Amino acid sequence: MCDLPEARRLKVLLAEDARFARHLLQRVLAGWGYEVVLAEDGEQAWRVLQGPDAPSIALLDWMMPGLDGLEVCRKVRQAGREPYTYIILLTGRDRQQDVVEGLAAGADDYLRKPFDNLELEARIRTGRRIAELHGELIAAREALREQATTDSLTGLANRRTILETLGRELERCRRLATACAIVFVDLDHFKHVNDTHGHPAGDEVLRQAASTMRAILRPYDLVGRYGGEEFVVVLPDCDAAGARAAGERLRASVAGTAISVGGVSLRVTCSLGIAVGDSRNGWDRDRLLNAADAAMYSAKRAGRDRIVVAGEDEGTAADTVEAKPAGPAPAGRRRGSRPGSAR
Ligand code: GH3
Ligand code: MG
Ligand code: MG
Ligand code: MG
Repeated sequence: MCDLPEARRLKVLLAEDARFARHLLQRVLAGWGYEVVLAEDGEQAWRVLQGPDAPSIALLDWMMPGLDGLEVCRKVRQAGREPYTYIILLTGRDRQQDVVEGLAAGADDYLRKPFDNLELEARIRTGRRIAELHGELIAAREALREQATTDSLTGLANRRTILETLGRELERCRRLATACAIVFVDLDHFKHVNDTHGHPAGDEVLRQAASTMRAILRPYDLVGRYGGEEFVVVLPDCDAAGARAAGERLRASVAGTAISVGGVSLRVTCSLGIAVGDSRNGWDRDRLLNAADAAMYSAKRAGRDRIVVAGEDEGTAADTVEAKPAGPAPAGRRRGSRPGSAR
C-alpha cells in the first residue's frame, strides 16, 4: 500500500542471494513505497546493518553464502544496537524446529517461501509499527534523561549532574594525584534585579549569565546551575593559580556583559569562591564544596564582584573592608559561612 507517506521514508534491507528472487522482491517492495537496500549475501547484510542510518526492517534469506540469515540475526542481536532492527527471516525451510531455531536466533518473524505478497506486506507493516514504537521509546527516554540532568531555565547541568560529575572528576584526580578546582559563582544583589525589573527579567539575566560563562570555559570544564542564582564550575586538572585565572575570566565576562531585557540594558556582577582538591586539601567532594561556598561568602563580605580562594585569600580576609575587585580579600575575619551552607 503505497498511499502512506511514512512508508516512503522507511528503509528496508533485502538480503537474498538468488538474483531473480532479489529483483522480483525489490520491485514489489519499491512499489509499496519502501526504500530498498539490497544485499547479495550475509556479509553485505551485516555491513549494512552496522552502518550509519541502517534500515530498521531487514528481510533476511536464511540460506546465503558466507554468513547465513540466522548468523546475521544472531550478530545483530548480540550487537544490541539502537534503534531496533526488526528482522523477518525468509526461508524454504518449514519444519517446526526450523521456525523455533529462527526465532531463537533473534528473528522477530518468519515467512516460508513461497509466500504471498499481501502477507509479506502485512508483516512488514507490523515491523514498522514495532520499529516506530521503539523509536518513540528511545526519544522519550532521551527526553527524560535530558530533564533529569539539565536545568530547564539555562540549559546547563543541574545540581544532580554537578554533584555526580564532580564526584567522578575528584576521584579521577585523586587517583592521578592531580588538582581539581571547584568554583562557586553567586550573582550579586540578584534579588534587586527581580525586585526592580521583574522575575522574567531575572530569568533572562540567569540565562545570559549562564551562556556567558559557558562560552568562555573549555569544553571539558563543567558549569552547572547549583540552584537559584548560584552556579558551580568544575575545572579538572586545574590548580589554584589556573582556577584563579579562570575565575577572573568568568568574573570579568559576567561583569562586562550588557544584558538587554525588555528594552533595558542591565549589568550584573558575581562573587566567586574557589576551592582546590589536591594532595594538600584532599579530594573530598562535600568538604571542597563547603570550602568553595564559604570562600564565595567571604568574597560577598569583602565587597562582592571578586574572587576568594579558600586557604589562600581567606584567613587574611577582612569582611568589613572593601577590597578591589578580583583582588585577594584583605585581612582579619573568620572564614565566612552562611546559614545552612553545609550541604
Ligand atoms: P547577594 O549579593 O548577597 O548574593 O544577594 P542576592 O540578592 O543575589 O541574594 P539573595 O539570596 O538575597 O537572593 C537571591 C534571589 O534569587 C532571590 C530569588 O528570588 C532569586 N531567584 C532564585 N531563583 C530564581 C529564578 O529561577 N529566577 C529568578 N528570576 N530569580 C530567582
Ligand atoms: Mg538463499
Ligand atoms: Mg545565592
Ligand atoms: Mg546572590
